[in-house]
Amino acid sequence: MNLLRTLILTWICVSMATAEMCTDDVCEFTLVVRRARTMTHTGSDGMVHGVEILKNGSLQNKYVVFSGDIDGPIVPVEETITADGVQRNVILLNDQFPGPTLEVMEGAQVVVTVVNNLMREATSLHFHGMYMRGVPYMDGVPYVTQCPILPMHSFTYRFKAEPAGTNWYHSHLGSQKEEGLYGAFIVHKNSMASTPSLPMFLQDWWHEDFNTIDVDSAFMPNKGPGRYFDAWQDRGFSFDGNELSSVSFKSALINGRGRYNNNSAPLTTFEVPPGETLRFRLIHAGAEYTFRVSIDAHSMTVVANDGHDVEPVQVQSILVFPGESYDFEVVGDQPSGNYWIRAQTLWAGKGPDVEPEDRLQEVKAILAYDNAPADEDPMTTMQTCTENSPCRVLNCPFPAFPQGSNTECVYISDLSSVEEYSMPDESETEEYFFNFGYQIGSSVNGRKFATPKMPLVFKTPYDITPCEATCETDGCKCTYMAEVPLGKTIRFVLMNLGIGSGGHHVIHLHGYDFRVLAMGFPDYNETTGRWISQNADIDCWNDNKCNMASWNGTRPNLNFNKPPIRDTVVIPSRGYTVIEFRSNNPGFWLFHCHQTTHMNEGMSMIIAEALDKLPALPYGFPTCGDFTGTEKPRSEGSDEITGAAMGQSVTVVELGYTQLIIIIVISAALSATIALVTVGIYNARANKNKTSETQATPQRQEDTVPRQDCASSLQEDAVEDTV
Ligand SMILES: *[C@@H]1O[C@H](CO)[C@@H](O)[C@H](O)[C@H]1NC(C)=O
Ligand SMILES: *[C@@H]1O[C@H](CO)[C@@H](O)[C@H](O)[C@H]1NC(C)=O
Ligand SMILES: *[C@@H]1O[C@H](CO)[C@@H](O)[C@H](O)[C@H]1NC(C)=O
Ligand SMILES: *[C@@H]1O[C@H](CO)[C@@H](O)[C@H](O)[C@H]1NC(C)=O
Ligand SMILES: [Cu+2]
Repeated sequence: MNLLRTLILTWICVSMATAEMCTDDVCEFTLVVRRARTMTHTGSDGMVHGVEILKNGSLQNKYVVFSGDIDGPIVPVEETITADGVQRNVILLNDQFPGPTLEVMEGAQVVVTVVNNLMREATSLHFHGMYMRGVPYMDGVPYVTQCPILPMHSFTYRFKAEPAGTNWYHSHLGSQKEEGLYGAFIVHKNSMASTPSLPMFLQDWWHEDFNTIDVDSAFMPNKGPGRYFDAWQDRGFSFDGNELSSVSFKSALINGRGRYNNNSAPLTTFEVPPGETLRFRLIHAGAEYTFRVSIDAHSMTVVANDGHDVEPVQVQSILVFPGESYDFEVVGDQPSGNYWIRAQTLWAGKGPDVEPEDRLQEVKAILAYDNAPADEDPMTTMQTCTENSPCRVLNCPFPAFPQGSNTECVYISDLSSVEEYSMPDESETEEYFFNFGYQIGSSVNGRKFATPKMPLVFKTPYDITPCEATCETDGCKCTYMAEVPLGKTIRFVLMNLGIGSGGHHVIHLHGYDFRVLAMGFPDYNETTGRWISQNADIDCWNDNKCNMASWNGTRPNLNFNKPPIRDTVVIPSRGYTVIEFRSNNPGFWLFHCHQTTHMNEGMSMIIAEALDKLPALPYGFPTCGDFTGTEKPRSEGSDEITGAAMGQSVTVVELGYTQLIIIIVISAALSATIALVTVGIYNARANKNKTSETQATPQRQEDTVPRQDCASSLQEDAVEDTV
């Protein structure tokens, strides 16, 4: 009844992200996925009305009548998903955009039930940053680790919360993340922090579903209706001569809010008590554009990257690529007031030779001191970088900023982890070279990823497109899998070289985090910062595609002294990044660019680890795949079931009548006992959860659903009565 009630109520209320904290050993959450429309409001009559933004920022209902629109009441901002003030579709999780922040303790058993109410779309949930050790089939990658969750179906993810830090969850199907299917997943190390976690999600935003944009690529097999892909010369480039995205920029959001065309749409406000320190958890959940994030008059102290603590570094801004996260602290030590938080793209103009254009691609939020006047736009300006006090920028994907910009780079490879690393035994180290680029459209080593039909976790026979030997020279579309052994040091040299280079890529490895041992950049013009020739540390053997590379003579020095730990990292255009990890997690791990158009076009592959040690699937794990009806029918009395589902043959032993009766009686008795015991355990645990949750959380999930401000008591009663 509760579920049905939740389902019905989800249609009539919306809200901004709330936190659901759990300090227990077992943490259960339910996430209900559904679509809604921005810039609408559901009135007490249960009807959905459009809303309009007034000049003063208030939202006004618009009622449609025969003679046209008439003005309705002013509605609270919290009851409308405004996004950038333009009406479009959006995906909500438990009625929130972004989804709720889930907070658990390290090592907790996490149980997340995803209820798919999308009606005509499948879905999935990936917990970005989680190891999923022992449960690779809980990684949430459709057709790799599971079948997508069908409409009106649910799937329960069960896994251990490790490692600690800032993590997040998002759909891994199509471009649902880009429509809002994401949220923060915070794993606390020792104790629940006394100060609130402040996720700061960045997201680029368009005025239609991203998949209508995405299917328009010339490299996609099915070109769609969109006309968003710009001709190469018209695309936005940064000063270093690298393309930003093939899709033109429209607008962007911070925690689900932004402005389009200078409208007065509400923005996200973060409150800082004067003198206090706030810890932000900055996560790029968007699709395409890298953002440079800064706060007027405040510097940022970066304390973690991708959830892993680093020796603190003070900077004036951070470059954040899709899929990356940074924890940073800000001290409220400035005169009381409101200050702009800015996220700007690297746009410098059109074309690789950059024809400068006066155009700012920016989204803002507000840092408000407690006692400052509310609802007032800040009047602050961006900090200026001078010769005497240059600005420091974390995570440059290029060698340097142009001369005279008084801006210095702090590279990711400059960060120091707080955790020691011991230099690996080179004889136990396996080295692999992967080239990410556009030689045949977005691909890895000349291979565009072909999605398997049956999830790989079902094991052999795989329903995949194998890669032929000619892929390296001719290019192809296939299910690229690199097998790695268990218990070795695995070193990847991630390259962005040859004719396929031209943009920076941000690469995410599932199931792991890794050390970043080195980064190589191209030669560049010190005046302009533009690239001149690709890095010379790697030899492509005169192959302009550079798919069979090796070190050019000796390997450059790698940093084994507390190298930073990440799960997502940038490969500089015309350069490389070296990462390393110890293989200890059998499974099929997706390894891909986190820029959506690149990934969806095929810049993806599988790291297949220890295939002889894969854990067995849970009983009843859902299956999928093509059905043709032409399979050999099971012959009468046959005792063989083809074990496609479990990837191996299952033999049903024929039993005699008496044996069967005995088995049935015994199992009935057993299941009755089990049922009783289970009910007992469940009750005990439910009670335990109740008490501890109530203490720990001001707002439990059940409390957040029927909120006074969005569902009238009349409707609730009606629902109760019918159930
Ligand atoms: C904005 O203007 C409308 C109509 O003039 C008014 O009803 C509303 O109260 C105003 N909002 C604020 C925050 O002043
Ligand atoms: C945006 O609006 C503000 C306030 O109304 C105004 O000061 C500013 O000049 C406008 N900017 C642009 C680019 O139109
Ligand atoms: C660097 O760029 C400047 C300005 O375009 C140009 O004058 C100069 O010759 C370039 N230097 C090199 C080494 O290419
Ligand atoms: C290899 O290194 C040498 C010496 O630095 C350099 O001259 C050569 O151009 C490099 N080769 C490639 C393919 O970059
Ligand atoms: Cu990419």
